Amino acid sequence: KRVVLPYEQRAELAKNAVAKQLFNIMATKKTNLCLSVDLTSTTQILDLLEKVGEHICLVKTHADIIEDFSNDFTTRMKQLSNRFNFLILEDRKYADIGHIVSLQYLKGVHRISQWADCVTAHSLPGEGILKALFASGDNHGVFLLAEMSSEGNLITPEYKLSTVTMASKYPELITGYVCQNKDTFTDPGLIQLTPGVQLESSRDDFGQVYNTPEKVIIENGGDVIVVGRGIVAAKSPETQAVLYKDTLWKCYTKRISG
Ligand code: S5P
Repeated sequence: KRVVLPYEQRAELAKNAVAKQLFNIMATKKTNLCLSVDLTSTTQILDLLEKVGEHICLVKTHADIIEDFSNDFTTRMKQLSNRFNFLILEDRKYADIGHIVSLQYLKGVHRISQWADCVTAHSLPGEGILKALFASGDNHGVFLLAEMSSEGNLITPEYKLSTVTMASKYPELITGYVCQNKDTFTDPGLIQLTPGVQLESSRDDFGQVYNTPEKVIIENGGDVIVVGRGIVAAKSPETQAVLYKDTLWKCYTKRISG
């Protein structure tokens, strides 16, 4: 079963270069924390990454919410990612025809392909979206949305199954799935990225549902855990990042020791 194999062994089984790298980073730094740095100013983002970079394996961005986005910002973020050894995931959630997605990935003000190690995409438009992303770069990766954390989302079990079947044709491209449950896929070389996590179960005012680290990692098979407001909205994000890192890692070690 994939969930009980340690990350260093799963790195060997990964067919996507980014998945292999991410498994190795987690094993080396002993952290499976992905910080969702959902802030709107580049200084805020860079300051926070400077403080928490050593505690994370991955940073997840939403480039389109940043008010002063620039090439200089992505250059600096890349420098931090090299200094602290974490990867960058742009959570663009592509959902258009392949031709447009390719342009959205390569062009526009954000030029995502130039700085993001991996991106998120919906399977909704069909295989063309994967074909286009595959053709638009190398040494990059895609986390495909197979489930969502928000209540009332329209993803069905059939949609999830077809998503995984579709992705299986692009093993070199797929880093893993954004999902909530371990039954979503079986390949141990792929990564389960799980958002909707806080230390206490709760929800926000717009349908987001939060589960605890124990639930998402031990019960539900989460490999890389996405935390946004649990850290960025805390009084001391740095202290909170350490707390999340330790809690999440403890759950992972408990899971692999059976
Ligand atoms: O199902 C999902 C998928 C994603 S990628 N639910 C999510 O919440 N996300 C993202 O995770 C969302 O876009 C946001 O950036 C982050 C959750 O942030 P938080 O502040 O609620 O922890």
